[in-house]
Amino acid sequence: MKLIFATNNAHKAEEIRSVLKGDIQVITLKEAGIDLEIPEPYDSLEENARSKSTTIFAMTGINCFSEDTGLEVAALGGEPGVKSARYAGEGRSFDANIDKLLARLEGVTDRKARFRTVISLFIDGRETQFEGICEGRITEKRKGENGFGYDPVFVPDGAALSFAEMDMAGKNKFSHRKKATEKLVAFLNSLS
Ligand code: ITT
Repeated sequence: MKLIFATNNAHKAEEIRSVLKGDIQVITLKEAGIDLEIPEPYDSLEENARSKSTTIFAMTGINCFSEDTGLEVAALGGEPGVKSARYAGEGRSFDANIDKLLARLEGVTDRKARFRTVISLFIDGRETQFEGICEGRITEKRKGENGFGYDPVFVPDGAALSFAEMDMAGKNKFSHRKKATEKLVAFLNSLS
């Protein structure tokens, strides 16, 4: 089966490919020759994920999926949440986003946070969504060089290392994205 993954984020594509095996061939927007920043105008991960998959399906007519992910910090009322990519502004800088997050949490003892991924699959004209959650906490400072986004300041529950101190296999033991992707795979397998 061939699916377009409606993303411009190469890290996401790498992580999802590490979970998908054999039969499911994933093509990113870049690989499909589509140069488009898909708008994410909504207040929920669910609506933004749907917007990305339906936009690309309408353009290509090819079955596709997208995902929207947010970091939800309890002490900040769920922020940055749906605004995770642009938390510190339109520059979408991972570094500036982390700086803002650590500044907001200065002196705050409740560091509880979670990543939430919503995958929107658009297949044969019908949409289905899959959710993956990883609970954890925000560190006081950056640790590690791997991964992307907020990985240097997020330690999942049950781990001593931040996501950025783990390799792909390590992150996949806890990852929100892996959990959502496994549900996607199970659904696709149930179709065939
Ligand atoms: P798309 O093209 O798929 O929309 P994006 O980077 O804009 O890519 P999102 O809208 O889902 O993706 O933005 C979520 C942001 O949250 C992303 O830019 C990262 O900063 C952060 N993020 C998402 N998944 C993450 C992960 O696994 N680890 C760390 N940070 C993550």
